Amino acid sequence: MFTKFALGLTTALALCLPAAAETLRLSHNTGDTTTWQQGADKFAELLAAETGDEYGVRVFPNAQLSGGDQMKQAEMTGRGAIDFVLTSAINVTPLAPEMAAFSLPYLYPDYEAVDRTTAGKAGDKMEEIMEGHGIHILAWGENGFREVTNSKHAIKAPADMQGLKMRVAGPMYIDVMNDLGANPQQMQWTETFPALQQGVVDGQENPIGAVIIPQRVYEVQKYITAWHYSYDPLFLGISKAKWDGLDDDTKAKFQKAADEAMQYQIEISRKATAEGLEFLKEQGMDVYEPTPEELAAFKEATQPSFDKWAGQIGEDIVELFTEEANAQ
Ligand code: X2X
Repeated sequence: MFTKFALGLTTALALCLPAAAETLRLSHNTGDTTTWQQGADKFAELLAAETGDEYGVRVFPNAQLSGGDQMKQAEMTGRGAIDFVLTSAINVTPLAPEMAAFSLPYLYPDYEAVDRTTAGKAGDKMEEIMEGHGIHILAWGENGFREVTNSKHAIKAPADMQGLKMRVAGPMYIDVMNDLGANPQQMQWTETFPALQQGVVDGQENPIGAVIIPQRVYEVQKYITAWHYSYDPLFLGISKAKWDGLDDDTKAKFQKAADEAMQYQIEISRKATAEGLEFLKEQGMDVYEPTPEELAAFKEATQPSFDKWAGQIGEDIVELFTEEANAQ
């Protein structure tokens, strides 16, 4: 009896030994081949190095920690059930509709405009809003400009979207697709590949370098149009409760690891995107790059969603974004 008790006690003590690294859980909602995963792995590697293995990060892809629900990860991080979330802005719009500001149709002319907002007052404002939902944003990464693919025909004008069954990730994209006359359906990303394969939906829209190529969307889609209709940033966030419990020295290490990891994640996503259309052609996709006039027609057709969502986001925030996006 005593021996048993003593043994139990020894085991319990061994489990509490101080040198044990703390393993934190990071959730993201794409597969393990994407630049999201590469950014998360880089963060894990850098954090371990910075903290001398005091902190480890275990990366969970495919929204496993939220039962496959990609929109739930942020909320779970906000209440401390998950330590880190790496997700894109559109995924948190049910929690914080203001985050849709990044993805308003045709807001950004180029990457420089994107970088001005994430590094500027617009980014600060979004960080403040997410803090209010229990998430401290450590750094911005990149999902990217979202391009449209489908299995039916080339898309060159809004009329080509008419009646296409489109899988979308979030609520704003439902409105945008409706503006274009498509037939949108909200669906988890993890369920999208089989849905495209089986023809449950005709098309989808996602960034080339971060998602379309690494998740092999070209295997189940014939046509892609690089219409750049909406930008989607990533952010690496930590539960505010966890963050507030760290000392300043540790916070600085977390910050450094996050900054470097997301910088790396942006670089590899942009590189893969720049080389992406050539690669997709080689895979047999029919690639279409619209003229400036054709892009203007998509922009005009999606203006109603822009206006509707600007109202929901708040005109002051939208102004912050448009000013920084268009500043030179
Ligand atoms: O679900 C998507 O389309 C994805 C992977 O891009 C997002 O998380 C928004």
